[in-house]
Amino acid sequence: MTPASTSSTTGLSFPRLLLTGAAGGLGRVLRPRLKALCEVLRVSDLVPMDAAGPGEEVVRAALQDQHAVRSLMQGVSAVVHLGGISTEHAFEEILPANIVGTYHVYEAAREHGVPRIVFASSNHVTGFYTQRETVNPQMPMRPDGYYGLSKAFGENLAQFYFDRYGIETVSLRIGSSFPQPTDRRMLASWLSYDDLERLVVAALTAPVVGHSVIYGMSDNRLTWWDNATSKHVGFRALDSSEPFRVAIEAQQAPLDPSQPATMYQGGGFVTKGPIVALVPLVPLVPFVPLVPSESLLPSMPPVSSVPLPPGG
Ligand code: NAI
Ligand code: 15L
Repeated sequence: MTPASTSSTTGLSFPRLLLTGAAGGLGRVLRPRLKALCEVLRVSDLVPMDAAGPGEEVVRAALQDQHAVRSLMQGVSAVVHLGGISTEHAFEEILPANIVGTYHVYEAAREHGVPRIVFASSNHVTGFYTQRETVNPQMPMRPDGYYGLSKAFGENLAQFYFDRYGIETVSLRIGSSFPQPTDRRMLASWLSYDDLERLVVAALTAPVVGHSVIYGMSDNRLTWWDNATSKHVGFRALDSSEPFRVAIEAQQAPLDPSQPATMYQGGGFVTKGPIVALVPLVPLVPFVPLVPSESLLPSMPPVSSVPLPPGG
């Protein structure tokens, strides 16, 4: 996408950017940083936000209110969509904010001819991969809860709106974006605020993205994610969790590797519900019945209840 004009201070200027979720942790970080990229920044949230500064418009709206989201999109050149429930909750709570709400954002973008959306997805789209695996955006999703499922829906929505309507999206599978990493898991998943800004700016300004998916992580020494297929987005992380390692390891005892929250990338999110099958910590191979005789099929248990053979 081509920004409409350039400014001498930032080199970039979108006529009007929309930031949803502006009252949240990342919304408050990005609000002043995105203002530098646009002539008008429209910020929105369900809850009250700071008053409008110069070149800002503040609009309270519930994402599940289609009429309100349609109005939000008027005159917008690109969207950074952060709004929604950001942790695991009951499906009934996730549904209006994250699933219906994200649908409203894409529908309104289509109606108003908005060409690009940066979608705050999450690492919890693949939270049920183990911490011993390296995951890339082309691997199947393995959401670790209803929250992760809602982000998986959002990514699929983004792909659909690109394939059908040509609206471009970069889906950011954000790791853990906080002022600093605070536990051992975050040594792998941390995304600094400055790297978050670099990621969002790259996602807004890369020339051609179609629907691209990229993990949002700093240049951490330990990583579970491989962004090699997303180089065209042009994101380069400059921070790292490494300077925090000594302090974190001194504060937090080594974790028990047999515990689900340590075993899986989603950490504590995977323990928000029952876990019926702990996957073995070896590469998985597809299960193939040893005797594929049709005469056996009626008496075979459903595939989902067939136990994995030892080691595979
Ligand atoms: P947050 O929970 O602090 O902010 C989310 C904002 O969305 C809140 O201000 C909330 O009022 C608003 N919101 C919730 N339901 C809404 C609704 N129905 N209508 C309108 N607004 C609504 O979350 P945070 O940390 O700022 O994250 C921003 C986005 O990035 C979220 O979509 C989150 O899922 C995603 N993300 C964040 C990560 C992180 O490490 N902070 C990691 C992975 C993804
Ligand atoms: C997320 O998706 C959440 O929004 C954030 O609050 C963190 O829990 C983060 O994932 C994480 O995995 O650390």
